[in-house]
Amino acid sequence: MQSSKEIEELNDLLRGRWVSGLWNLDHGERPSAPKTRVQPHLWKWHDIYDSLIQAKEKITVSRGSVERRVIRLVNPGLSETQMTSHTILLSFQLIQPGEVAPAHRHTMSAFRFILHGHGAYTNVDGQKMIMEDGDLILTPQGSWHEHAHEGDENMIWIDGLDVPFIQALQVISFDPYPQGRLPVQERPDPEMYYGLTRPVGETETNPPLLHYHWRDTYESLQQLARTTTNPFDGVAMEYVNPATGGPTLPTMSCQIQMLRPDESTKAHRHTSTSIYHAFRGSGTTIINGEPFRWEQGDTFIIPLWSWHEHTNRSSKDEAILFSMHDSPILKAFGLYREEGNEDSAQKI
Ligand code: 1HN
Repeated sequence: MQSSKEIEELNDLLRGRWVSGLWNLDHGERPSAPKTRVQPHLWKWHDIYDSLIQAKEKITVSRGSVERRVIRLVNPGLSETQMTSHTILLSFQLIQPGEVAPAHRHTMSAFRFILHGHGAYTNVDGQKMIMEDGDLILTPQGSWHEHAHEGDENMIWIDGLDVPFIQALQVISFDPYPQGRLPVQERPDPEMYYGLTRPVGETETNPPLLHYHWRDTYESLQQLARTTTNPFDGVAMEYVNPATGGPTLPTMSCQIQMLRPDESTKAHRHTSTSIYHAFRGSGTTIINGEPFRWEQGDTFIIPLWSWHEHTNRSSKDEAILFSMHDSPILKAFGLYREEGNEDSAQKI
């Protein structure tokens, strides 16, 4: 066994050569199970809403200055990076009647889940999509996007982006739209390219399907609720990219799930991280033994490899959770793992 003085001398020598011995590895860097700095946390709707309203009084959206009135969710375990998880940044955005959030594009992918208001639209590469509560709208990486509000009440939505993941790959790039407004292109509704028929000469990947209407999503949820339910997620569906049959975006999967009155799911855990938004109803989610009580509008995060189970606290109303997951990244590299406890469902 060498003396620590000898090892220190060797370390000093190696440091000067820009190399390092593996004997310096801290055992904490070799955990026997996945370990994350992301902490379970719940953000109350009142805090988010009040923050947006206060920001509305003080922050003006204008080109070249503050281009988006956005409040981000900061995970208590990630206060230096100000991110929501190590892969996803989740924020809430408010736009007032008459405002335009100017067009730009970036290497991050984004989705928006609409919460409140009428009359705003987002334009993605010329596709004008009018936002309605419960709609999901995608902004794939590199697409030009602008938001504008032609209605008469505040409009609020969730923005989910893969910012920390794209940052880790060090490929963030961002361009403002050169000048003026992003033109709207008059085109047939992309939905007609994704059904059982499509115009001759067209391909299924052009134009991309970016808008998932709540009326369709809710109808599918209700149909699924009549037939089957997943033991761990209840009545749960993933938003699919019809061009690939795969997840919503290459880095993020969006899901919608219904917990029927009094329904409880069984506990499971996986190597992906999940963020949930309570779109309707109220319930309790137990994360690694700790109960998190949520009401409509609240958002909570389940860190990777944490046991979790959900319960609808109402015996008469359904609860609906919108959720986003980094599972496509884990799956792409063979790192997705899941464990379930079939016996765990317990009434709380
Ligand atoms: C962004 O471009 C939008 O386009 C919203 O509305 C939130 C958070 C971080 C980085 C870019 C938007 C964002 C964002």
